[in-house]
Amino acid sequence: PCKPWMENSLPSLPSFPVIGSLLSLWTHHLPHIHFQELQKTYGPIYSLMMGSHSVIIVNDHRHAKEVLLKKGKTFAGRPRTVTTDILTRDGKDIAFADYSATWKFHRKMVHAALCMFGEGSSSIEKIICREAISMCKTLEDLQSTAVDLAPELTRAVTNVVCSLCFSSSYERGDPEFEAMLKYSQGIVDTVAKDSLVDIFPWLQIFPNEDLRILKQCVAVRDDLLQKKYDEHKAQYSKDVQRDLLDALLRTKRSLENNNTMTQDVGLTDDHMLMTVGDIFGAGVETTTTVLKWSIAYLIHNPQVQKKIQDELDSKIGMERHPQLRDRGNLPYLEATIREVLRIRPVSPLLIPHVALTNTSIGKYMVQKGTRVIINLWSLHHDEKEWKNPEKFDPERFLDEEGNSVGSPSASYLPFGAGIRVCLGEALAKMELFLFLSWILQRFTLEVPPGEPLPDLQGRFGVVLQPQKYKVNARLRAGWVQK
Ligand code: HEM
Ligand code: PLO
Repeated sequence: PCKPWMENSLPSLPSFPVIGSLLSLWTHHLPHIHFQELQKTYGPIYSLMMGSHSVIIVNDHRHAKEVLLKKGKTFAGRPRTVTTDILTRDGKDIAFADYSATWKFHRKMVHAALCMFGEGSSSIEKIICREAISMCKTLEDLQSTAVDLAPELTRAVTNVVCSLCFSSSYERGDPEFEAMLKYSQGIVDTVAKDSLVDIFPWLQIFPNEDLRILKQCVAVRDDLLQKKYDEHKAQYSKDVQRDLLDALLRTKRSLENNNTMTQDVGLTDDHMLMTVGDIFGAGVETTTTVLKWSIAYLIHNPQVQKKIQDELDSKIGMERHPQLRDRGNLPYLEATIREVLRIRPVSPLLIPHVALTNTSIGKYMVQKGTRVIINLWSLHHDEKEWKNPEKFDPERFLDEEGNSVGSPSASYLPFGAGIRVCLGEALAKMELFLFLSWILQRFTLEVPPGEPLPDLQGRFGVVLQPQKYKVNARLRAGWVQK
């Protein structure tokens, strides 16, 4: 249907019946990089066929903002795919649920609960600081040995969301935590791949093996969620609200008492489980991934690390711990976090959007049901917007006096935008700030002797994670005697 010479129709990759655009997409690049490369031939916005689905790839911020903000509601749909249906019991969650009254209701409910524990009160800060203390203690014990910090970072971040969702946390070596690490990696590696499998033949080598792994991991996760759910139901009291799950249960009970049909708004047990599953899963995998990227880049750029430490020394010193209210006072650290989110976006293709009606993007007509992939990678590496985009340079986000600049480019959307914008942005930013400031106040992170520098390429999955690497955390001079 889309022919390149037709006026107002999108440039499109050559397409053949049945296999879609498969032949022109044979590549060994990561998908977001390949889609960025294709701009050279097709321009910033083009269409292609993934099997039988028509997909539009958007690589520039003007069209991206039209989709996410100006026409946000029109593009608020989500596609159904085999793997996300397995993960979310056919879209009964938030992130992979199509636009519906149920999706809206669950988003609102979670948003309200997060606000309640969040910025207003100090309880999230207390939880994060408790985990930061424990993490720093472990780092001290492991000092000067080459370690993979990932399990410790994950445990700290997991305990924050675990406290928020379930009022529980994990000790080091807890078998339930080890099981969680394993199933979550299995899910990250396999979920949402199928929407790309149609077009990336090399991903199709083991699709059935992937599905088997995914189902097995989801079963382990579901047991864990069910256990927490049953415990909370048994202990439920309308007078105490300890966590997110209590808040969800309370909403469910009060609607049931008002005789509102809970099926109408989707407050079935499945919906409740899938919603906490989303928050728990997103809460763990995203923030941990950003911490891993941050440390990888700090090891590559010791001068950046030194500048953050100088800033911490002069604004906070060593007599007290960093707190959330220091955030406005540490612009270099903030700029570093923003630069990490630019150079290695957690979700480089966001989650696919779907047009709910016939509509348009720019001068191009778009049919109802078309999938739209926003290539955030292209936005964050656009040479017209960012000088030397592959260079890690926190100073892009600072003015000449070293103060934060609002936004150096409009081509920056690490959390997405519009009605599908990330629900956890505020929480993630608090965690990133506190964990990194606590670590860097006490430790200098280095590559251990004889070990290679961390690989900065990333591996393909629903979140863009770095490859495993080892670090040496050395206690800074001022802390040795303490
Ligand atoms: C969605 C980024 C942390 C919960 C998203 C999206 C992005 C994103 C790009 C997709 C937007 C779209 O499809 O248009 C990030 C980044 C994070 C982070 C960079 C960390 C630095 C979190 C955390 C939570 C969370 C900690 C949970 C508390 C969600 C949910 C959605 C979402 C539920 C789906 C929203 C919807 O479809 O309506 N996030 N996220 N995220 N995020 Fe995050
Ligand atoms: C991570 C693995 C978990 O076991 C399940 C899970 C739930 C929600 C997903 C998350 C995974 C990956 C990151 C996602 C999140 C919802 C929103 C977030 C996709 C698959 C982002 C960055 O968009």
